[in-house]
Amino acid sequence: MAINNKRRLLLAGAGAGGLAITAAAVIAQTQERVIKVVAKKFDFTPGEIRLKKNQPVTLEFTTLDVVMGFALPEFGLRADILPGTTARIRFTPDKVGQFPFHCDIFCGSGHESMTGTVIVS
Ligand SMILES: [Cu+2]
Repeated sequence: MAINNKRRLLLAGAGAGGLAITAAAVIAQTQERVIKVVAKKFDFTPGEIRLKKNQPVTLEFTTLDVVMGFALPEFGLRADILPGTTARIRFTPDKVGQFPFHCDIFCGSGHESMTGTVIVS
């Protein structure tokens, strides 16, 4: 029962996020860079995401197996990545450097090695 409730909350959150992002996309009406990121135990592909400072980008996440999380703490960003859905984060990097990201939902032993780097130039 507890697991069912938790899953319902996760799905509700994902739905609300999807609406907000659709609204943002309608307002923007520009052809933005979209980078697809695929999560699977215990890896993100690509593990290195290269961005340009002040250039808006949408990261699109899918998972090949279980529920994953994406966290990019330096920019205060995170997303739940649910099987069968696409999670999106739209943002504009405002600083140059190398910033680590990681999976923040425990997905099995090996989870701690699910990391990568955003490189902004
Ligand atoms: Cu994980």
